[in-house]
Amino acid sequence: MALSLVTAGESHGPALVAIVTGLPAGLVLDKQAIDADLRRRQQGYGRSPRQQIEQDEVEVLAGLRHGRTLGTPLALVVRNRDHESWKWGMSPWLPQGEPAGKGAKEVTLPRPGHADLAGALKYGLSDVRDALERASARHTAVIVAAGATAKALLAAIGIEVEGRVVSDDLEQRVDKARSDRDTIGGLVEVRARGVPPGLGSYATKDARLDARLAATLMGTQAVKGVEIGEGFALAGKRGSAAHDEILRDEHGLYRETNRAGGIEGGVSNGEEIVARAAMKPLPTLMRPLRSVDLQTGEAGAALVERSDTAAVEALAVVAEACVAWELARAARDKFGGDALGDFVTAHRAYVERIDWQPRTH
Ligand code: EPS
Repeated sequence: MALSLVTAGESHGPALVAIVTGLPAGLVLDKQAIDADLRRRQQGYGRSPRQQIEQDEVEVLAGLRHGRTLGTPLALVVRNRDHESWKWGMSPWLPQGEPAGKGAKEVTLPRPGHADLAGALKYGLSDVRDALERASARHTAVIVAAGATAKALLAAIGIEVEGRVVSDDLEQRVDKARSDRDTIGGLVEVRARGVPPGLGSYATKDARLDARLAATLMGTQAVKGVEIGEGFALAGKRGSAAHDEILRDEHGLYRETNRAGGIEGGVSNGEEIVARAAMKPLPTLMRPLRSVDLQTGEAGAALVERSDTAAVEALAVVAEACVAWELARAARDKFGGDALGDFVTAHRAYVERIDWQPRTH
């Protein structure tokens, strides 16, 4: 069964929700491991005070019994503690009583760089909050929870995924930006080890592993660029210096370089998968940019509200979850199986047929 994910939830609504289908039965999930990833995502230099309010942890409502998946839809929930302050403003039902707390006043000054203006126009909204709540990167909490289940599945076939920040001097840049009441972005990288050749396919555009990775990373809030392997730098190289020669020793085929980032023709080639994402500076500025009030048509300053100065370290964790999710999806497509054992056996038979084992070099 194909792996699928659907999420719901607003930044200051009651909770974020994910429904995962297609995990095989018998996969052991560890609440502590999922919560550890949720905590990693909340940490990082430059986050907003919101992260002191939230203590993200996963709740499972369905699909799991005694820590093992049942092969049925898995329902994950991450509650928003901050909802307490937004009870009236973000009430799912028509609120009773006088407006109180946060979110009671309409937002009419869209922030350049956020989904505010496009969302308000597209959906015909008078309160920009109706757009920004779902567009918020708060959503990434439940993506990380779903990604943690994908990492558990990948571990069963020896695949490890790890995200990290690539940008240097992040703390200094954050301090400087914060004192200027500005924001910053940065670069993150995800590496996946133990991925066998043959995940993804050149048969159709949307089956290409690089296309799937690009879509999931680009689909993450604030990401404006994605590259696989040497990506953009390859455009300036000659072919002889851009590709990874195929060599052979007593352990089998191998490459001395990995400029392709482990993917050729949209298919994993057995080398480490390397994907990078570029994050733009966050659009909520304490010294706001110019905007226009959508109700009065008057010029004004964009919405200012509590926000992060930087969320690059959080993106490294989110990108790791996204890459893990897409690799797990491609592995499910290739190895199938209703029971975890079927999936693992199919993987083993395949790597034996192609005589492949992961290398460290
Ligand atoms: C976000 C704005 C901020 C961030 C939020 C993403 O939210 P708030 O206005 O409540 O402080 O903190 O990220 C999270 C809450 C999170 O958990 O990552 C935005 O506009 O995208």
